[in-house]
Amino acid sequence: MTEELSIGMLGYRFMGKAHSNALERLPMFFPDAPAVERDVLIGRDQEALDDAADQLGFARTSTDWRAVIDEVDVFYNLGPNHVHADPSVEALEAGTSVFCEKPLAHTLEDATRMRDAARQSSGTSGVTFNYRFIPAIQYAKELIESGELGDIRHIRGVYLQDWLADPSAPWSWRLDEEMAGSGVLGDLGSHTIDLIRFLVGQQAGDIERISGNLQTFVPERPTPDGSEVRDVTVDDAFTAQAELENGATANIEASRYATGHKNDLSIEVNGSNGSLRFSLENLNELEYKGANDRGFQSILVTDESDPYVDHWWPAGHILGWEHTFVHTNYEFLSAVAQGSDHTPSFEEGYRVQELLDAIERADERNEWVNTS
Ligand code: SOE
Repeated sequence: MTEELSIGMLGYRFMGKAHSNALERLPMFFPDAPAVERDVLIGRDQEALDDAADQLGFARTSTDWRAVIDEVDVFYNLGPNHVHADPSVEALEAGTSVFCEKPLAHTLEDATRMRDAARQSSGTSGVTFNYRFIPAIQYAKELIESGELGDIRHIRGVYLQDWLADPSAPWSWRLDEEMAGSGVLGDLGSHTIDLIRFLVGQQAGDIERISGNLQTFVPERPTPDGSEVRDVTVDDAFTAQAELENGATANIEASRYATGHKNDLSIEVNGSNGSLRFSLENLNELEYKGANDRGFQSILVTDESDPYVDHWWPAGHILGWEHTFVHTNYEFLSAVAQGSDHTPSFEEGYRVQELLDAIERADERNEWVNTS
């Protein structure tokens, strides 16, 4: 009987449900995944915590992360960005592995502490950049790294939502610089920047210099209970241009005001011999134009030979958003069980944080910033 990995999870709302659902699916669809025990759910409101522990399948609860982080094998940090550093650093110092939601932290200073703690720890670190683990994205990476697209010339990463387009949409921690660090830049831009590096890093190198333009459209919003109005102190939308080591250009954009777009992450890569396009709203498909194709063809990336698909259903029985969390949990927990590194680790999470910080500095200075 392999040793069960005990899990402590801080946070039990949206991401708590996404990751708990993933843990529930693993034994049935990934029988070679390490066995896990959902041991302790961590939060502040005991009544809400009790209800969530029942719903998400945790054995017990705690309102004090310090009391439990050395009692578990793996600590999931799904809290607001400003809560990422202290519990993760103390868990890693105790030898506990840490899986932390993106962005790594709300400041580059905190991200540095987390990176350094991971370097010193016997535990495994991971950042939940779940979109790397979509079969179509993995296939795109294979095509790029095989040289099929030729030399990489352009990459476009755009992540559009519209949940703030209504000015009466309530204030939340994501709109506060003290708690979030940045707005859509860190929330959605971190995914896009990570994917750009994941897809073309080997062929085009890293981002060498970058610009930034951050905008806030609605400066204050009502609190959820309507009792007061609070300032919005982060960006609602951003654009950035970048140059990669091989001279490729990148255009990066994200917004929470893109009316009509719900969760629309799209990536396009243009090479000297071919191009590919991906949209999260059609996450099973990859549009590809190879050297001998007249135009783009749509490939349904659901063959059993495609990454992860053989764990699920026959070809054509498409996957969804939640499967990306099952895949990333499978890879991370397998690394923990083997005592090996996971990618993306806190090292990659730190590099993304450096680029987020560079975009903010470029915006403040109204000039491009070197990032190498
Ligand atoms: C923001 O609305 C959000 O929930 C992000 O925080 C997630 O990382 C993204 O996957 C979906 O949108």
